[in-house]
Amino acid sequence: MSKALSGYRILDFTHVQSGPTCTQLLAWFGADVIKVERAGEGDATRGQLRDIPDADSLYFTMLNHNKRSITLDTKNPKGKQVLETLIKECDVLVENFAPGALDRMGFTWERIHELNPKMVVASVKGFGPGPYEHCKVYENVAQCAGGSASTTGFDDGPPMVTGAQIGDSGTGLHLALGILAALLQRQTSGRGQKVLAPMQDAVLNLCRVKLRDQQRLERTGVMKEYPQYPDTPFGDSVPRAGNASGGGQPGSILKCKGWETDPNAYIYFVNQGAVWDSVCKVIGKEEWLADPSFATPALRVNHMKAIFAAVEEWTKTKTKFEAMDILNKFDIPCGPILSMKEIAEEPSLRETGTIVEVDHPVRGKYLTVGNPIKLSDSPTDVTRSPLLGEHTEEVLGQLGYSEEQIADLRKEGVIS
Ligand code: CAO
Repeated sequence: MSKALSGYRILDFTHVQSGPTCTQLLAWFGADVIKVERAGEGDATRGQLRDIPDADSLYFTMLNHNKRSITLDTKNPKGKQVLETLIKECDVLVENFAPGALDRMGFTWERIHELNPKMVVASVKGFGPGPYEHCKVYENVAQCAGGSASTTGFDDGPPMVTGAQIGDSGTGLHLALGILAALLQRQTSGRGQKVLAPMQDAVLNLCRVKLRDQQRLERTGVMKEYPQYPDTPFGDSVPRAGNASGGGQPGSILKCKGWETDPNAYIYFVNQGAVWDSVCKVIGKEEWLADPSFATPALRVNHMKAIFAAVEEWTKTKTKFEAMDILNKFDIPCGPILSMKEIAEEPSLRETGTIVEVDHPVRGKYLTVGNPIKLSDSPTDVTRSPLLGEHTEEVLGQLGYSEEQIADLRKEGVIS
């Protein structure tokens, strides 16, 4: 069966997490992704956070499925020639080197465009043009610079980073979207273009609602859905909102049965206006239905702490799954706090291909997150990540290099 991106060839010059997230998605949509790595070490993540000696780490394998790997010294003149051939043969070059690294290698946008005017050149950088554009950036730096850390955590604690990799994987997703748009535009323009996804910008895009709140705060001085209201005064910038919902419906994380020993015996509970009657009935607080001071969502905001405390008295008598079952019968929005162990064992995620078991010749079987985006005409088969340089000869052969030429390149250390 053909795939959405069948026939597209991606020169994958990415490493670590942000870039590989993007090219893995393109591979899952059917593109031929050729990962170019330095001989010897390859992508640094192959050896990072290893759980099995000498096997590619889970960090690497889980970000590089469905790709081919070639080793190439792109600072060697003969390596540069191979890279030039690859540029001519590929549709997209994706890279997330430190600022200026590709230029220093001799592959400026102008040079690439000259070699292949149709090529889309896509980059992740930490920052866009501005005071920090030359800085190297990792995940948590982006979370801090993009507004996530200052708005995450509790009011009386320090800024906090989130476990979701919004700086790396989040930016990779943004980049993939930019690449697809550039490929579509190429169909009419006939030209490639540069695509840039700075990590700060991607994180800020995901923190859009906090910039909304900054402006609300400046205009009104107060945000009633924040847990600070009404007891703690607001300052001049958006405070950390703990586990408040961030939207128009108040929400909070509440203890469930077993919370004393199980760190994840909690449920997220949304006090949606539309189901207020059901909430009161389920938790046994029918008297609130007749109380005029609880009559509307705007009035109830003044009692939110008392409401959540009462709901929690009820959730503490149920496991998170029992509470989920009961509340869902009444259409009350809620969600259990699932541990990674519970997610890994969840049968429905296995059935949809969102959690996949993959076999690897060195490490054996492991679990990964499959393609979270489902296309009805382009299903994803997750295949293992390549060993370092596994496809060097195959790819060079396809580029027209003879066996002798490949042997010479190997002798000279251009490939390994
Ligand atoms: N052959 C020869 N040289 C190669 C090569 C190859 N196949 N592949 C890479 N190199 C060289 C680069 O040209 C660069 O050389 P120079 O410094 O001499 O120009 C060098 O390897 C190192 O590349 P780098 O600077 O990108 O790598 P680093 O480990 O020092 O930095 C990182 C890593 C992630 C901080 C940096 O790449 C970066 O800021 N990237 C942009 C933002 C980003 O994506 N961050 C997310 C990372 S995931 O948390």
